[in-house]
Amino acid sequence: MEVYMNNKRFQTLGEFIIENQADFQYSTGELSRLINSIRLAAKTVNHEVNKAGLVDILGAAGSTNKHGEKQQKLDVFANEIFIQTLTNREIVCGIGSEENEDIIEVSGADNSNLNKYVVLMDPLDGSSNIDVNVSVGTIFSIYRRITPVGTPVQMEDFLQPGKNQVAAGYIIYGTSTMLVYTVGKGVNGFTLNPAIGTFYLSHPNMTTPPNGKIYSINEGNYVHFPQGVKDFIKYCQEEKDDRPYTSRYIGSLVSDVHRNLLKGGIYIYPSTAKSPNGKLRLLYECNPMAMIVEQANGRASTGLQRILDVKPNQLHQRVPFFCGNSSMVEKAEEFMSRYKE
Ligand code: P6P
Repeated sequence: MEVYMNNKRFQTLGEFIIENQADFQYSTGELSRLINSIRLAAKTVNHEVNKAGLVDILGAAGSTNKHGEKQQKLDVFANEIFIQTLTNREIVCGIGSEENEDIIEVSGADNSNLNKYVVLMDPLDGSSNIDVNVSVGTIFSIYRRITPVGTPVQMEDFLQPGKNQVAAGYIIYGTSTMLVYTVGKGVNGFTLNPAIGTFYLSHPNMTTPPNGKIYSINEGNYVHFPQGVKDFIKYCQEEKDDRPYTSRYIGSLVSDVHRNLLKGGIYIYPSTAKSPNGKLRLLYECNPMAMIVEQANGRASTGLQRILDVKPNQLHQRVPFFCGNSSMVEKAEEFMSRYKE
């Protein structure tokens, strides 16, 4: 079904992928199939997220993930859907997921696998919000493997710095469901028409405003923040120039970053007493969000170092995360640099 608004026809995701295959500097067919498989999995997860509460899929799964966090039933469901979809279509040679302690090797029918890509994902970020009907999201990151094609995938294929990503994106299951992704040539957002299961290009060439007036941080941890973060928060709250800024914190990374991407703003999850290296994971939360935000003219760092330059050493490692429009992230980094040891 074609969709028109003010006589303007909206392009579908499928048409967009075909039309822009040349943007992807590697094997175009595989990336198209990869994005299409993510699209299919997103629609399946969306269907369950949107009826959560009516079926026995709410609440805790009675299990915990490798981080000792209580898994929600939808966490487990989303993880299984994305792994199945990526595996069945034989598009990747390996998968890393927040919900799985180790990497998942995907072997082909004859036990070899000539696919060149690995996917890292947080299948359902912010899932503790599901039971209270707050938006949640899926985050994914795609690399080309660095070990020889046809051999079993290795951890080093996953422990690549974020600047090596060939694509990154997220799905936000909110008032509408959107797929937002980049292959390194800008960021585009697609909104799902659930009536027919088709994503339409609703947000072409997304760029974040150069300035912002929103700061997103869990101020409940204030006493444990680094002094530079405390100083930045006080700066945001000062009556001066275009300040005070507005505090907005949903507690769902995808939702907070998506809002700030559109309106301008900064999201910060710094080191705290409970999470001395921050709470967010580098490989499947910070790196993909950082690629998207940089592609949208924004900035993402640990407060001291560009996120995409961080060399990972563990699959589930955490880093402090400062992400948003450039001027606000630079200002926060300025305060952090005053206390750099
Ligand atoms: P806190 C969700 O658990 C998450 O990983 C992000 O989506 C969110 O921004 C953050 O943690 C919320 O953490 O400690 O503020 O509840």
